[in-house]
Amino acid sequence: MNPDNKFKDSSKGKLTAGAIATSVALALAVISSQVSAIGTEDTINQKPLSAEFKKLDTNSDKQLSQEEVARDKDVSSYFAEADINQDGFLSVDEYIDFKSNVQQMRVSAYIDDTTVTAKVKAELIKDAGLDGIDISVETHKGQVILSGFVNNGEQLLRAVHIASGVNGVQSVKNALVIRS
Ligand SMILES: [Ca+2]
Ligand SMILES: [Ca+2]
Repeated sequence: MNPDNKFKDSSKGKLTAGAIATSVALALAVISSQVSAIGTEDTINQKPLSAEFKKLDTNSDKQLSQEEVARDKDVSSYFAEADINQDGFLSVDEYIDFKSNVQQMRVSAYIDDTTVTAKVKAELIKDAGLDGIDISVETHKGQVILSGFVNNGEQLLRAVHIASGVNGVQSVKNALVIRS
């Protein structure tokens, strides 16, 4: 006659998203007033964004195409950045992560990125060794992506080197192609 006392083990399913909740809470307060109906699971802090996601997902396939996301300017302008696994669609997680980030740092980070892009472009144009070479510059959170065509490896290295030296640049990703 042993009475089973196994009710103490209830520490399952801890959510890691708690940290985001506080910082995004303010930004979401407005949206959440429109979205009070849904709430089956314990993802309280993600509720408003996942509801936004559902609204955008017009064909309900649980992912957002670039077309579907067009109504959301935050995301449509930075689709490639939000699409972490680069499959051309945004999953719920990708959407929510990106939106949370935007809401937290839209002002500071993206203005910085624009400035960095402009500075890198200016430096590249100034360089005599890269004269006449058209290099595209994109910056996402301090990571600069260089793309376009160069004539040889020397120009490629030079462009990467110049971009790396610009203030505010965290890293340089090379997507330049050597014209053959
Ligand atoms: Ca969809
Ligand atoms: Ca994706």
